Amino acid sequence: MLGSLVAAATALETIDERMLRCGISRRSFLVFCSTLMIAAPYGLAITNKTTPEEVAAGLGKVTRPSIIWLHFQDCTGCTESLLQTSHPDFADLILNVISLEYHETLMAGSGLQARQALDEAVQKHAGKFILVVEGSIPTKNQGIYMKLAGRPALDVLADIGGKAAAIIAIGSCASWGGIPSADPDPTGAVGVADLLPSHSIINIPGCPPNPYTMLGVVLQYAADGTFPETDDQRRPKFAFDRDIHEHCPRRAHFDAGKFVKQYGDEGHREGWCLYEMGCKGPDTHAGCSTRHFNDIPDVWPIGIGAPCIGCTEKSVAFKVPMFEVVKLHTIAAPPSSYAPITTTKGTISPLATGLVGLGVGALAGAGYVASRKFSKVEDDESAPGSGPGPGTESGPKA
Ligand code: FSX
Ligand code: SF4
Ligand code: F3S
Repeated sequence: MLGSLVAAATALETIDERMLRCGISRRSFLVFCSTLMIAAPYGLAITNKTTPEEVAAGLGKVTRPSIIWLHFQDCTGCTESLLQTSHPDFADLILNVISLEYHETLMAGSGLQARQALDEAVQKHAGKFILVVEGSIPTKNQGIYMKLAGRPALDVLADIGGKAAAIIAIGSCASWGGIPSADPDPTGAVGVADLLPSHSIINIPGCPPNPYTMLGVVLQYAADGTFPETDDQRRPKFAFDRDIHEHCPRRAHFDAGKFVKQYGDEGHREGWCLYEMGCKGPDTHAGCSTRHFNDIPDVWPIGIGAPCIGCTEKSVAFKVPMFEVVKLHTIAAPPSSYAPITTTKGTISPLATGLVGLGVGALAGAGYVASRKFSKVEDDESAPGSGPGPGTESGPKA
């Protein structure tokens, strides 16, 4: 009995079978599919399906894709962005949709046990699994800066990458080196495609990347064995075809010339454009402005008041200084004649002060005389300007 249960649990299942066996409601799966459609956008850009029900019906029949996930030089942010959803049930659902055969951060085993698990997973799914690589690969000094079970990452990638059906380089580190490759690049960090250029590789850059982009790519591959169309940097076009500046919620402020000049200033508090704070949005292709992180509205850099650092662009993030203002290639720069957020107060010359004083004095004098005239009671003390006049013996000193 136990044997058959284990066999059922380990056999390749369709997503529908898995949902049923694990008691996941149809409603949760439909919510997942609709999120995927909006975020990925699975069902719109990469298939002809137009409703969550249609996407769910199609995906349900797909065999859960087997994934082996390797970590090299990374911060684990890619994994965190996939599994740190605001609803724990969602992370659980994701782990039921895909079949994560090996993942060092999530597995309980370590040491020899982990190594055996990796060998078994590679052997069992050889030629069929998707290899997800997170982190860059050190190449200097024969790659001694990162080893897995005593083997340099270089060797591990060549070995396991060669047995994978396809490779997804997740995050900017695995795509082209990312943070570890920033100057002075002590380890000679490179991305997967630099080492295995002829393999079937798709890059999903971002530091961290958008998890739904990865799920969309994985599920399309599981459904029909194809990857979505990519650009010249192997990025799926459906997620990287526009620059952030084109669909940024602060764009109206850019066009109106309303810029944050300093963190915490009036413009920053009002949500104005971050261009002058070094925002790389005009030079960065990504969908963050419409596909937020952790399933929480506005959770993305510009949404929380930080400039985009261009983390999905090889030539921008960790290469161009954070506060350097980027050149505008495709759009006109805002006119410099717009008024600044705050205007410094000017000083008034003593001559002008004297002239204004004369005018004010004349008006005050006329008011005093008029008020005395309008009072019906002789010597009415309550009348404005009544009582001893300025400069009289008991009155205020003039
Ligand atoms: Fe970190 Fe991943 Fe950045 Fe790199 O994401 S979020 S350093 S892209 O490899 O873990
Ligand atoms: Fe948005 Fe940055 Fe463009 Fe301003 S410069 S509109 S903050 S992307
Ligand atoms: Fe990265 Fe810029 Fe998006 S820093 S997460 S591409 S807003």
